[in-house]
Amino acid sequence: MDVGIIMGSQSDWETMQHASAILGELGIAHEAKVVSAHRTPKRLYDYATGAKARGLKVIIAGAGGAAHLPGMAASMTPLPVLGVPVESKALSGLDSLLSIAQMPGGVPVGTLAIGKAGAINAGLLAASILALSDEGLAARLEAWRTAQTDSIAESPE
Ligand code: RP5
Repeated sequence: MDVGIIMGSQSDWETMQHASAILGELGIAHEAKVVSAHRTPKRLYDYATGAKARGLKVIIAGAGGAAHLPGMAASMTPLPVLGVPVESKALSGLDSLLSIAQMPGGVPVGTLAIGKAGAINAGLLAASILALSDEGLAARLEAWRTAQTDSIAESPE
């Protein structure tokens, strides 16, 4: 398993499934788990402290509102953590974005855009990181990007 996707709630899956879909398209082994910083703190501790020993290389963490999951995960693992702010009902995800981005110096979280775009880009960024040491994946990622470029029409329909 190369990538661990964690999210604060079942309700985050609607967003985080897009990270999973990209990883699947690129043939990257991954798992998805509900791990809440507030509701299941011991599950978070166990997941983050054991992630590297289990062989994970990148963690993608999505959460909304008081989105402490990515930062807390980053505080307990040496693995790169990519944070996805989930769009919240009350504040449209601005709360999630600031909670995830405004980490204190010394504990980085690579923060993506709010919502679906952020989840997709977290998957692609995880792929780029893994591709540094995987030539086959680098080729698949390059082909994915070329296909995306080729899919953009010059003129609107
Ligand atoms: C956060 O609270 C979760 O990441 C989710 O985005 C938000 C709302 O969770 P639910 O009330 O839908 O379970 O912890």
